Amino acid sequence: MAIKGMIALVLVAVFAAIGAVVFSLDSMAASRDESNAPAAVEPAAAHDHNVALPLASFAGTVPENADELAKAHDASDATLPPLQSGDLVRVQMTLKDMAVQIAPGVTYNTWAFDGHGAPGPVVHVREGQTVEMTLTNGGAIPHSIDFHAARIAPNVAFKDVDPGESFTFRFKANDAGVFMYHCGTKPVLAHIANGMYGAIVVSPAKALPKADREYVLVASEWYLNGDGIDEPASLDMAKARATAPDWTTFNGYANQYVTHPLTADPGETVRFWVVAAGPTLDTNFHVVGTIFDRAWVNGDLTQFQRGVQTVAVPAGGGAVFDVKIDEPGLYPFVSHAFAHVDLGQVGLLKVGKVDGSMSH
Ligand SMILES: [Cu+2]
Repeated sequence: MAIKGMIALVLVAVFAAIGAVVFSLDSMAASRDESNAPAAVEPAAAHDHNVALPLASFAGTVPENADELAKAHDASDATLPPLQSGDLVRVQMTLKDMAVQIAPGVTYNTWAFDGHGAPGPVVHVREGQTVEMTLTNGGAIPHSIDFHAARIAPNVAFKDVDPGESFTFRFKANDAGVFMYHCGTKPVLAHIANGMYGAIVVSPAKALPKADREYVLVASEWYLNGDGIDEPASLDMAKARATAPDWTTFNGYANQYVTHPLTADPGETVRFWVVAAGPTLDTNFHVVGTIFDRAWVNGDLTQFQRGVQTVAVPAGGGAVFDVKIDEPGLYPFVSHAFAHVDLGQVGLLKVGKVDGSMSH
């Protein structure tokens, strides 16, 4: 017990020395006083929870030619895909283990739902259509797919699919909105953190007000066990548990719409369908230089709010936003939790013919 206590004191001294004090000696003393348990046991247990911190960060670590690589990056097309006709919409995804770029020159070993990286493809259906989902597991371990748009027994439909196997299930998309889908195989934190997520848009049977452009943004964060520059990084589970991301992204790649802005013409209404995939972080969606004309908070398409500046999209949730911008310019869209802008969750909406770029 004495040795454990000494180790704990040394660790506290180390934390203090590097400026990462988890708790002070005073608060330790206070917690001892408040504890009814034998003093030597409880504080040691509390220390054990903290000895894994601090964690190495690779935030913002990119190769020297990052600007060049960012320009050369083929930005993920954020355009909402068209609807399909008919009562039944077949969706086929073949999961693949693959390394993809998540920031300029930074590669990560993902588990990719459809074999081209994260997020998976946007599924777009109309309210009342039936989705027939076939998941083929081309990876090394079991995976599954959980649609938040479905009302269905999850133990049946969202079951694990073994490597080399396929599984098909159907659900009727009776609830309009924008929903997350993700792998629900344990540990879910690891499967989502490795890129197993995407968005399904269920357009309402009764049309929303007209929009001229519609974009889908899936927000997520990445936890790296290395910088990903010379060799692909993999998941650092301790960082995922501590919510200490290295990168945060819209559509899987840091700052991609800063270099390759989304576009609109002056006076057009632009609609953003936003999902916060997490695995853990919310996204505080905001467009700099304007105010939401309509915000369907929490993806509830039966009512919208007007004149709203920022809306929290919870991890595992979605929301829809309309902006009508008359004045040409570069309008950043961000998670206004600015630590996440710093890590890459920012893009630009370029309205009209504007030269140059900006970061926010
Ligand atoms: Cu999975």
